[in-house]
Amino acid sequence: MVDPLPRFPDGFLVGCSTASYQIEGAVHEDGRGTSIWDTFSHTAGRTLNGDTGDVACDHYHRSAEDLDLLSGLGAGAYRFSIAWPRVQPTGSGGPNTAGLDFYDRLVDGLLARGIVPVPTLFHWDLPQALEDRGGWLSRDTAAYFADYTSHVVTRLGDRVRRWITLNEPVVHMAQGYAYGTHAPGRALLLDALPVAHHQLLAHGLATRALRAAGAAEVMITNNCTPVRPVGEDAGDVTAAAVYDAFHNRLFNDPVLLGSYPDLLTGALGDVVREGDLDIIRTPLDALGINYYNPTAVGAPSGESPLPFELRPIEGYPTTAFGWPVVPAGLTDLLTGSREIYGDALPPVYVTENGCSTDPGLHDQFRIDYLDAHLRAVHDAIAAGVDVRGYFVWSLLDNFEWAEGYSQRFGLVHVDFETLTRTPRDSYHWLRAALTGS
Ligand code: IFM
Repeated sequence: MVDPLPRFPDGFLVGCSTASYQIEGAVHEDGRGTSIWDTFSHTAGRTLNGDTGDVACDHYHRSAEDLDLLSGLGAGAYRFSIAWPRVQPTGSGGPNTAGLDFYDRLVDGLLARGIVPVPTLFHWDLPQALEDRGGWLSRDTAAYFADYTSHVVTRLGDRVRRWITLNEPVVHMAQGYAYGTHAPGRALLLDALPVAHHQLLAHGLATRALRAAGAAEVMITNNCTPVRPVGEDAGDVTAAAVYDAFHNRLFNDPVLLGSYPDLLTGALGDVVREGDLDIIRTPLDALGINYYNPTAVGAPSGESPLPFELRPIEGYPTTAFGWPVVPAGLTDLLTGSREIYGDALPPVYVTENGCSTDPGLHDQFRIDYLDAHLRAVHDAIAAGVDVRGYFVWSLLDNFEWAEGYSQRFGLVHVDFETLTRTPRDSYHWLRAALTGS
């Protein structure tokens, strides 16, 4: 038996996050175009067991059931993402009405159940046609993204008030373009840096498009990690500072301060044009932070082409993925952000936090994980950070990118043979915490 959760401020939103390619399936339906993840997952050797998102949770056809699960949970909000290739099959041009209809119904279904919709406009499923023109290495993709955003807000903006532009641009840059472990599978190492700038430019242009359409609240979701040097050696300390610049400050500084971290300004070179940073720092109403674990960093050893090396963090329990469970890292991240950015830090939402466990329904591990991380958020609020909400990753077991269906993050178990949904113990625990029943 765990103690009841502490009381959060009035209006604090608790909900769940998902992403289009990870749950929707229906990849050929209603005019949807091909995304880079369709291409990547259908390329031999790219995902575990050759898994693809072709069917995933079949959410496209089962959204009513999934909305009922959210409602039964007592979720106050639902963060989902919109698949760009459903709206613009080739990434540009007029909108595909049938694709927008799906999200229109989803928003109506949420509002009918009293759940706040929080759409993310880009969670990594870039239209393949845009990748063929250079993807995020091309500056043009930023302008295409603003155009896509306008189509979506024109259709949904009368009912959707809160918007997220991008999800975790650092992960998309690093895994997708630097290491090649995610779509589009480019392994450019440090030459991937322009991807960061073009995504941020896209974020700024989209923020302006959303504001012009009357959006009430606009944010970006960054994946953040407290970075710890493995030792006091100067090499380790420098490597940790560089990694912090790459992972955290490369994406937070420009949107909050209008500048890139000094350590990276040179590396970005002439990709940054005059006026870009003014667009990127278009004021935000909130910052979304996804937190999973801290990162230990040491000086590079051997022949590494990178200026840092990630090291294991010992001494903590680990998730099924092997990620260390460090709830205090979330408090540190939130209070540390407040220290770094001061009044430039807008209200914060924890837009993802969660763990993968074994597939069973009795997931005391997840209950303990969520309980501890919600308390960590509460600690940050008590220390003066304006945190407005917390979203569990994830509602459903889903397609975990290169790991296929092997990592189960859901409050709700999904049988990927029958697509039957079964709430886990953690779902019932969270419902009790949220609704008292
Ligand atoms: O599944 C992902 C999600 O798409 C982005 N944030 C981290 C999650 C767990 O790896």
